[in-house]
Amino acid sequence: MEVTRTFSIIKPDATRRNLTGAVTRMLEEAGLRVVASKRIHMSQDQAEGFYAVHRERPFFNDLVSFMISGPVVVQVLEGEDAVKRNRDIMGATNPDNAEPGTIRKELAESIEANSVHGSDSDENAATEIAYFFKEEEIVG
Ligand code: IDP
Ligand code: MG
Repeated sequence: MEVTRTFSIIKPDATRRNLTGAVTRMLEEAGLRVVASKRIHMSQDQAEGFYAVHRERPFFNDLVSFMISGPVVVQVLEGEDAVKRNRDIMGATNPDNAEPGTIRKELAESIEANSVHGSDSDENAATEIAYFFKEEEIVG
């Protein structure tokens, strides 16, 4: 299988509870490698731009407020079939529906404060990585 990249965010509910390491460990144990990582506090413009595809969804404003409520850790993850591998270890959007052993089942607080973001396709992964990282910041 091909080694690919995906984009991850450790969300404010997780950084607030000091779970950056716990989340990263679960990603690594799932066969993903952190090839770029930085802790940032997103601006409103940055968060609105990142979630632009969700602009018409009823939860958009709350989601943006949540994402700028504290620091996040943005990461580039590398591994075999990285997008799917990451989505599998993340678990379902709503932690109540997530499988045991997934990040969201084990760590998330709610459907909104669900601890992690992960790209949903190779194409979106490339766009999202470029939104936060320069190529020279990614070291595989
Ligand atoms: P995903 O993160 O599992 O890909 P998306 O549908 O892309 O889920 O939604 C993006 C984010 O928006 C979710 O991770 C979650 O934080 C938030 N969200 C999604 N659905 C709801 C909802 O029904 N209520 C509140 N927040 C939601
Ligand atoms: Mg999504």
